[in-house]
Amino acid sequence: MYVSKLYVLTDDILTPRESIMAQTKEVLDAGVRTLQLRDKTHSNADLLPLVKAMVALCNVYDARLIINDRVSLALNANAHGVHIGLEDGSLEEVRALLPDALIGVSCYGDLERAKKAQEAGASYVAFGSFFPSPTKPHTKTVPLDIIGQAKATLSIPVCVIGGINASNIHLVKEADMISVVSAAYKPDSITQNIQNLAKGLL
Ligand code: TZP
Ligand code: MG
Repeated sequence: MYVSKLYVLTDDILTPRESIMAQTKEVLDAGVRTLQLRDKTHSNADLLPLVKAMVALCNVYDARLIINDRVSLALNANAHGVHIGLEDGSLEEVRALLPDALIGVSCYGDLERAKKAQEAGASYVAFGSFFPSPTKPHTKTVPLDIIGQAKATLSIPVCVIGGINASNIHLVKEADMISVVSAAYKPDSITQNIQNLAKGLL
């Protein structure tokens, strides 16, 4: 059941096009029900067929696929949600375009931003990086106690991200959603990686 907190994000290097569908299936088979397509390389047109296939696969598992940054791609592929950061446009506009979607908002270490995002219709807010991230090496780290503060202040789910792995996941287990990239897709078996992460939440 702890595996349901995990939120697994794809990566331009760790989940290449030739294996991303098989990797997605393995993540779903391991019990994860929230996934994100995070692609910083390809065009929306290029990604559309892939995203449609990933959405269809997630639907089979009653899982949800959230698209990083790309609101129009999420709309065109009928994805379950979108995740936006500071540079990805206004939350109000995104909510108007996708009234029923899950909308996640990056809040870094900023609780005020999270409160405003909740008021403006965010479905969840994400904080991080909590630890140095192999995937996004230059992000600032934020203190762990923001998780408790956010949980006490907000009513929507609190998501954490950044350098989370099987050895440190116990430190963020209070969060509602726990995002990982490298700890899920690092070499070795994805199934084993997910099981190791879930064990840290026991
Ligand atoms: N935002 C902050 S850290 C990060 C993003 C998208 C990447 C997280 O990847 P990893 O490999 O789990 O540290
Ligand atoms: Mg972004």
